Amino acid sequence: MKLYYLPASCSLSPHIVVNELGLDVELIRVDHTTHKTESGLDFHDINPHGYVPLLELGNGDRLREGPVIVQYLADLKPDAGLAAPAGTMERYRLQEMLGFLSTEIHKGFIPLLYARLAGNYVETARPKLEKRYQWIDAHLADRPFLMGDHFTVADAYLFALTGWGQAAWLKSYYKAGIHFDELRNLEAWYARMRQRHAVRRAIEEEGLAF
Ligand SMILES: N[C@@H](CCC(=O)N[C@@H](CS)C(=O)NCC(=O)O)C(=O)O
Repeated sequence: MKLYYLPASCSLSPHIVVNELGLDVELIRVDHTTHKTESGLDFHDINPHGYVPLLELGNGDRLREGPVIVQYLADLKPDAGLAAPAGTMERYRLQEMLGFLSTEIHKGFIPLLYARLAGNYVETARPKLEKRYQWIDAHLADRPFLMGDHFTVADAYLFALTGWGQAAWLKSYYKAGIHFDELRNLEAWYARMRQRHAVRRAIEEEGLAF
């Protein structure tokens, strides 16, 4: 399999999941500005939408959309417990969380990441995103991970996104004017994530300052 990624972007989420599961996946870096791969391929020929992550399967099938890719990966090794079994209420809870992260957090960051272009809209978008993070902080008050007592693909996704508000450890792009200083549960969760071997390795493999 091949995982197309942009360093420090949302593709860090499936990258972490690949490492957690110890899967044999080739990492293919896409250039942020030219949208070319290192071997010179135009990424738009691979994903017409032009965005990462994209997972290419052994048979050539291409899977898009981060929340789907991480579930596909988790289902390759169900015993690892990174996603509850399909059809269970726990799986729907996981999908509920992934949907929330995708639409409220991931896309909630966009105006902050492009603050100059977004102009005044930032003043609407920032408090909304802060409110969503306050909910996550409260949610983490009595559980070590987003879905309960063990790590799931939802934690990998939230980790990738939350990095955008932690500009200090990111080298280059993806810096949002948002800080989580008052969110103690989130802060503790983030510190725990950074200790995980799979996370550290993904950060190192993407060449991020850590
Ligand atoms: N709906 C997609 C969105 C992915 C997305 O926003 N990817 C960004 C990085 S976080 C990207 O590749 N941006 C570059 C571009 O759109 O040209 C998903 O959830 O997988």
